Amino acid sequence: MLTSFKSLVLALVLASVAAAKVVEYTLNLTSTYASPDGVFREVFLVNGSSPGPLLTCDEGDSLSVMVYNSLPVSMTIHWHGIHQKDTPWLDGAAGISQYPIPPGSSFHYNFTTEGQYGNFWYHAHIRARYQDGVYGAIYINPNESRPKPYSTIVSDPAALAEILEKDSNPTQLTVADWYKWTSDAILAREFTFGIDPPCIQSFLINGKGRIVCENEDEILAAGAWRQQGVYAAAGYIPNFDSQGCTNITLINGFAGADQQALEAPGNSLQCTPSSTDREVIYVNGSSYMLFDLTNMGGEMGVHFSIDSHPFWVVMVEGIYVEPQLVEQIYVGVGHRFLILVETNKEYGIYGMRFASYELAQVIEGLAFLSYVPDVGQPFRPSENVTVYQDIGGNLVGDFSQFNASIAFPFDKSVKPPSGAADHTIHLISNRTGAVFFSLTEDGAMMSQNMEIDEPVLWADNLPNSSVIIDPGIKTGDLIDIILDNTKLIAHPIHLHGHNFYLVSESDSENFPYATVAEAVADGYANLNLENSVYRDGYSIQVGGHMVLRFVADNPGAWMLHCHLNTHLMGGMGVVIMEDREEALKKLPAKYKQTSP
Ligand SMILES: *[C@@H]1O[C@H](CO)[C@@H](O)[C@H](O)[C@H]1NC(C)=O
Ligand SMILES: *[C@@H]1O[C@H](CO)[C@@H](O)[C@H](O)[C@H]1NC(C)=O
Ligand SMILES: *[C@@H]1O[C@H](CO)[C@@H](O)[C@H](O)[C@H]1NC(C)=O
Ligand SMILES: *[C@@H]1O[C@H](CO)[C@@H](O)[C@H](O)[C@H]1NC(C)=O
Ligand SMILES: *[C@@H]1O[C@H](CO)[C@@H](O)[C@H](O)[C@H]1NC(C)=O
Ligand SMILES: *[C@@H]1O[C@H](CO)[C@@H](O)[C@H](O)[C@H]1NC(C)=O
Ligand SMILES: *[C@@H]1O[C@H](CO)[C@@H](O)[C@H](O)[C@H]1NC(C)=O
Ligand SMILES: *[C@@H]1O[C@H](CO)[C@@H](O)[C@H](O)[C@H]1NC(C)=O
Ligand SMILES: *[C@@H]1O[C@H](CO)[C@@H](O)[C@H](O)[C@H]1NC(C)=O
Ligand SMILES: *[C@@H]1O[C@H](CO)[C@@H](O)[C@H](O)[C@H]1NC(C)=O
Ligand SMILES: [Cu+2]
Repeated sequence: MLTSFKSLVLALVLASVAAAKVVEYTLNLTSTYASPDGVFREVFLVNGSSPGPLLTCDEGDSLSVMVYNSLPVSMTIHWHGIHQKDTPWLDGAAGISQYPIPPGSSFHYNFTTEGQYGNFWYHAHIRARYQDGVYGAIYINPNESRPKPYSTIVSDPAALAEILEKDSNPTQLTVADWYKWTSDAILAREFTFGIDPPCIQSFLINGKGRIVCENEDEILAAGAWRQQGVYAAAGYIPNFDSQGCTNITLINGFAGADQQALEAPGNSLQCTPSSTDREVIYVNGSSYMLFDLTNMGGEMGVHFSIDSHPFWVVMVEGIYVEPQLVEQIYVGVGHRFLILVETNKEYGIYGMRFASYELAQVIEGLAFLSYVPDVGQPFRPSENVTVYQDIGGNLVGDFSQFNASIAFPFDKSVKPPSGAADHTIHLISNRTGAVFFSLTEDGAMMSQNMEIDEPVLWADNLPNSSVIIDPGIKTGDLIDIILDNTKLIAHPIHLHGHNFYLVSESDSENFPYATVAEAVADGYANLNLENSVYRDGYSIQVGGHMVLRFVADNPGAWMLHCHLNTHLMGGMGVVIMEDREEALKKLPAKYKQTSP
């Protein structure tokens, strides 16, 4: 009796410490002509679809991903949010950590996910090419030992069990903006004509969407605020074209620009609606649904809501957070959330709305949440639903929006180290010309040529530019990055190689000190050293600041950049050299070839 009890305990122990596995995937990148929103163009696919396949593993596992580049252009794949601990040469940033993968070649990425769990994504990291369709989600099934917030929301054991099951395999919900042309064609026009292409053709939700031409009055009502004061010219009257796009000739710096030069949708071309299928997600009798929501787009941050369904935000970028019950959330480019929805509403069809919340364009993408099985293509949501937001993403009643500033980690042991930083890096986000952007104090821009030069991680001859930030960081140092924004545009900033603690932020003032230590000494009210947001991306507000704190525990060359493709291609990035000497001791020789 005793023996069998012992062996039972032993069996249980063995089961719960299942060894970390290597999970293998093969991804074949191909090109085709397709019309996901009703207009044919060249489209890039990952294993025949876009978004590509979901990559999953259990916490602690390694991912081994063989990438075949069968595209006509060179490629890399970045594993957005995954730290690439001890494998900085597999981060996938072209010209920073690797040579581009030429057409017809392959590249093997294998890396550990140890210490990380939850929602991530992968995407091309060369030029603006991910927006042609090279993206997909990664979900690392969180270990049972992680403190999870669900029991603070739901007490019924059956409901909890249902949610926990979904927590290991949530429903994918991706939004991506979609264009008339390939990104290379858009960039060529951007830099030929000196016009930042502000507008898109449609939104794809889980790869599906259509072109919708909204009513002019509705566009004006939903969007007028965007142009007031921003495109400020005396006597200026808000002005949108039939695709909800701002008349860019009125934007400071583009006066006299040939709006037709880009010939892109939204640039004064007449909107032509299409009728392709939109995504329908079925409730299938669930009491709760858990959505892994990611913005995989190239330019457009969105306001997201589900008609009649408030939801709990439970995870932000791979970290469980103190849950917030809200009707709407801002999802910036690259941002990821896990949202829990109680599906207890009336039998019917509800809209899942994704409205651009960028200045340039009033445009909405729509998908459906259906309690009705096999509805085919719904014409519109049911009559009786409560719609929370208009086509411009504005809340239409007294509803609440997710507050990213207070989405603190649920696990209270996740908090920033205190004390003075060993290195403080000061940066400024600025638009330095019609199509140029910078993150540096001296206005230096990250050159597109860096993507095809010898990778920064091991290059002997680095560009003499302040975009290469090398303050002599040693492993173990505490780093603060103070980023001030000019009064022009908000930017979704993303850091590679680390999560950062957001120890200070403001939407109205630049950081008024040279260091965090000075701010502490002065009792600065905006400091969050006890309870900090912990993410790999965050949007910096117009005229505001953010201060990012992290421990240098991952030697490498890590990008910090704006995730809007036109801004990054216009120069808005830097590379932080983190104990490169240490990283190079482990760099396998095969990566350091002299030409790809
Ligand atoms: C990738 O897809 C292309 C086009 O279908 C095919 O020719 C090629 O053999 C595939 N490569 C691999 C490794 O599967
Ligand atoms: C992707 O396609 C390859 C063949 O090119 C196949 O071996 C692999 O299993 C597919 N992977 C996924 C995740 O579908
Ligand atoms: C998962 O949790 C169990 C305890 O429930 C623990 O023994 C194990 O080490 C954890 N695994 C990982 C990869 O964290
Ligand atoms: C990656 O694969 C190589 C063999 O191809 C192996 O030596 C290495 O340990 C693997 N790295 C990781 C992080 O799994
Ligand atoms: C854009 O504004 C310019 C300058 O006011 C005007 O000439 C042009 O007609 C406008 N374009 C559209 C499409 O309204
Ligand atoms: C609902 O059921 C259908 C058919 O079985 C399935 O394809 C779909 O994935 C389910 N949806 C969700 C959100 O689980
Ligand atoms: C519409 O909502 C009202 C009030 O909630 C409800 O009484 C009615 O049954 C609903 N009608 C339909 C068709 O769902
Ligand atoms: C978010 O929370 C902070 C801290 O409580 C508060 O100052 C701010 O006004 C909130 N923002 C919004 C949009 O509610
Ligand atoms: C932003 O860029 C403009 C144009 O180059 C420049 O005049 C201005 O000084 C810059 N602002 C800051 C704060 O560096
Ligand atoms: C690097 O650039 C700075 C400023 O542009 C210049 O002063 C310095 O001499 C340059 N250094 C080298 C090694 O070329
Ligand atoms: Cu930007």
